[in-house]
Amino acid sequence: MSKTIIISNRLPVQLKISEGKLTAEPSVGGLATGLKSVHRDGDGLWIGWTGLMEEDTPEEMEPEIDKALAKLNCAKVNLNISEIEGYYFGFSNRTIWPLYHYFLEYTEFELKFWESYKSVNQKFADAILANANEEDTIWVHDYQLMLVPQMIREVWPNANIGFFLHIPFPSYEIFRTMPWREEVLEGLLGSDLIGFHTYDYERHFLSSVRRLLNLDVSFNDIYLENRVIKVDSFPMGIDYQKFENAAKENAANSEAEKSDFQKKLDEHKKSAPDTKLIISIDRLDYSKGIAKRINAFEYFLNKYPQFKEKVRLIILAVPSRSNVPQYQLLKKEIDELVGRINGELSTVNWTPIWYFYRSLPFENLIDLYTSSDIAWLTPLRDGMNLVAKEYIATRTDKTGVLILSEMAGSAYEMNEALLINPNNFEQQADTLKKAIEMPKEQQMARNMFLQNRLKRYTVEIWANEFMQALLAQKEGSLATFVS
Ligand code: ADQ
Repeated sequence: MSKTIIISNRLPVQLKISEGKLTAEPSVGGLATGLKSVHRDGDGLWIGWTGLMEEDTPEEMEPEIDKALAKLNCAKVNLNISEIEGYYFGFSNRTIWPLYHYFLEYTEFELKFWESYKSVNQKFADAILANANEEDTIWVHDYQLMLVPQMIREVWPNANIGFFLHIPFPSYEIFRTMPWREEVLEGLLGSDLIGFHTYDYERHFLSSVRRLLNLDVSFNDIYLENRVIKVDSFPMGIDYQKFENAAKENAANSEAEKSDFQKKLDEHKKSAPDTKLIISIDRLDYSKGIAKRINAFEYFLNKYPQFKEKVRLIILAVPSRSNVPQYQLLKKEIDELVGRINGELSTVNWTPIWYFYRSLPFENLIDLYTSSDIAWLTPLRDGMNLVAKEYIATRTDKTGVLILSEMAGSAYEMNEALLINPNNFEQQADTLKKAIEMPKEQQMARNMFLQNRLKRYTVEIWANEFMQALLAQKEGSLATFVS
């Protein structure tokens, strides 16, 4: 019987070894939830890295790890420190990530990173070849594994392979600067279906294929000698029900059931009932525009001083890729900016910015979403941005204002949000004022449209539509060449 094989850099399980004991827990991330229906018990397999370094994993524990993973329908790819340095922190996060997010000045073109990326991609491809067979349906995820489709195709010419990119695909003018641009495109073209979050990323990709490989491209089909590859957009949704239910449960909690975090937020609301709470939640990443957002907040308070002591900005930044120098510099910049602005503007009753540098448990994330008046998300580039969607799903009484960067993929589906250009401080100051003063009825009218759309196109539907398109593509492509 044919199976569905999912392959991504990280597995959807958290493995930990502590004092010689192994624990394995399914992770609760969006991708893991969304792919649940595809990665069903019994007929699916998920292949990826466990997050454990080979050097930290005692050899005698390998069989135990394999067994624990097998129970969750997962199989592992082992990586050592040097591979993680070259493939993950190197090529993936110092070359592709900045390049695809239009940060050319941060992009490093290092041959040794590229060599490591190739050999680790081969390791992932080998894991598929060892654990699957040619009749299976293979879905490869994201920018860390762009060479895998072609590596499989070379061994299994009839395999059914899909690829989805979770980050933007940049314009040809940016993409063409990469020394290994043709190899990356050829790697991706091992797929039958290539998916992006938005139509623009799809268009950029097709333009690069046409201009760099000189291939025959018609609408969103790429014609090879013996195959047709479909390129399409599949905007990723969220597990709407999960966020809505969590918000409802949260609202129904008695005082004793509330989290300490929620109690603190309630106390703050009681002590300053006219103060509006603005939240910003992201991984600490330069693409998310956090430093610019803080500068824009200062600009807003100077332009509209009547809002001093009447607003508070909560910045929640999840630590991320702290081995990469740009992320260390950004952390320092944000620490200093928050310190300076709070130092200059605070009063005995008011601290303008509350800054948390940590990952919060799901429950507290919901506390923040539901307690705030405004969510302010200003990525300079973002493949999609799920936080924007999660925020709207938790607003069960339909109040709340979303201010969202037009550079986020999610902006294409969220027209009723207040869309801004994150580089335009004047516009952002005016938009913050508008959000603070927006009548409840208008908030509710906007959120009703947003919620209806998000409810319809959930992450589960996203995954199923991709799979259906992949199966249809294989059949269609075969028919083209058989007839
Ligand atoms: P990310 O860049 O990680 O994802 P995003 O889509 O916003 O960005 O997802 C972040 C996730 O982390 C959300 O589910 C959010 O709830 C969670 N999160 C954020 N801050 C948190 C905190 N402090 N504590 C706990 N959880 C937190 C990449 C791309 C995106 C694309 C996704 C999915 O960069 O553009 O939307 O993949 O394809």
